[in-house]
Amino acid sequence: MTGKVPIDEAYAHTREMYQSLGVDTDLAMQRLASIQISLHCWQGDDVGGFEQSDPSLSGGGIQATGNYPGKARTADELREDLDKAYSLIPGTHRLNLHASYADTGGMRVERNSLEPRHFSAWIDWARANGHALDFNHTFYSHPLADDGFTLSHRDPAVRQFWIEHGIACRKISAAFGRALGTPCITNLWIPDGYKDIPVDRKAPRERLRASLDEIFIDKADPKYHRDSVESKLFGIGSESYVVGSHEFYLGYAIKNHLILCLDAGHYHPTETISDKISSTLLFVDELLLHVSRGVRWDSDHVVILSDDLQAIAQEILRGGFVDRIHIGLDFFDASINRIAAWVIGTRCMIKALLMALLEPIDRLRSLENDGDYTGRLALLEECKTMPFGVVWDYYCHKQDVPQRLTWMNEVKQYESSVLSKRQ
Ligand code: RNT
Ligand code: ZN
Repeated sequence: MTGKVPIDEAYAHTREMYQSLGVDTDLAMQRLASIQISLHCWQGDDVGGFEQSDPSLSGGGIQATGNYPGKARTADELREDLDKAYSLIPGTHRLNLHASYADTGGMRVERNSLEPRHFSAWIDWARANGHALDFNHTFYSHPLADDGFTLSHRDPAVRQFWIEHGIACRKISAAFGRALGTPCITNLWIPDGYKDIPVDRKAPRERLRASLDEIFIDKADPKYHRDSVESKLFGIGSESYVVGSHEFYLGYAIKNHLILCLDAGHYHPTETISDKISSTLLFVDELLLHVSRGVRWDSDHVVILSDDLQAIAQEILRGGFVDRIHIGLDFFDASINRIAAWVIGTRCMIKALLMALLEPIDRLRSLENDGDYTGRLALLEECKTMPFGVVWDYYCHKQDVPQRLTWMNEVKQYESSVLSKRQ
């Protein structure tokens, strides 16, 4: 029900309204159901992972703030929380794992010795629940990353350790892809950089390039495994210089035929990744998006239905890029219910995609091609007051997930029956 009007009736009326604009709402929902979002495991435990290493080594400028009760303490708890989150999100989606989430039954395995078997519980869970897996190397929260450098470290022994980690992760990724029958995207991000002004900006970048060349030396089978690289403008502790800058990885990805990862929180505050999509896709085959929300110095607030998010979704759809863009989420907030954070962020991403799918794009395009910019602006603004919410509710109803805010009842229930018992 939407108020007193049954949902089917409200939808039928709304469908006609969209038809008059030349938009097929049924087709939009059908297309939406085929787009998978990769949920990031690290929202569930504040990017902690399960290595039980020294918690002071959070490192890499990755810092979750807040201490909302009930965070997942084990891989089993994290999977349980993820199951809850997925049950409140329409569609079938992927899981994005980090290497530090290996499920080794308490055994300490060094990062350069990780193997697919250390993730077998994740593979079993993914298979049983129909989630494809994506993966990330973990180049932070580790004694050998404690001084802020990894793959570009001036000590060859430290670089070697991280190169071995890079190679190990690519094998795990290929094993995920083979086990689940869908390519695993493995993303590489390193924290390397200087707090204060360096005098040599060149040498660390040369070392990073050489390390990456070693990690990526074996050409992987793209049916099972694909590599992406992620840049950053600055981080906490690397305010003055980041080795893996945007230009560095844009160049590296083009030259080496890798996927380029664009993180929405990794650019200047007024710079948006939406405008980078159509440019970069002229020169790289595929993109990975880390959909996030930057707020001042933090790059990882929970995704909301902002103009920026809508612009990202519009670019994916308007450009016809659905098959070339992998949508991942990247945020972590420890000050609110962590499952709600996943659900809010993911539902917002899906809402933004639905909104973009409901655009009268052919009409907008012909107005633009006719030079009728007045008509283009008028129609764009008209779209904003179309009854999008009815289509969204109907989509949730058809996908058998709670409509509107009723999903929060389930989160509250789960909080009192499960989360509150974790001390
Ligand atoms: C860090 C990067 C990176 C991380 C994850 C946890 O600034 O955005 O993607 O958020 O590896
Ligand atoms: Zn990111």
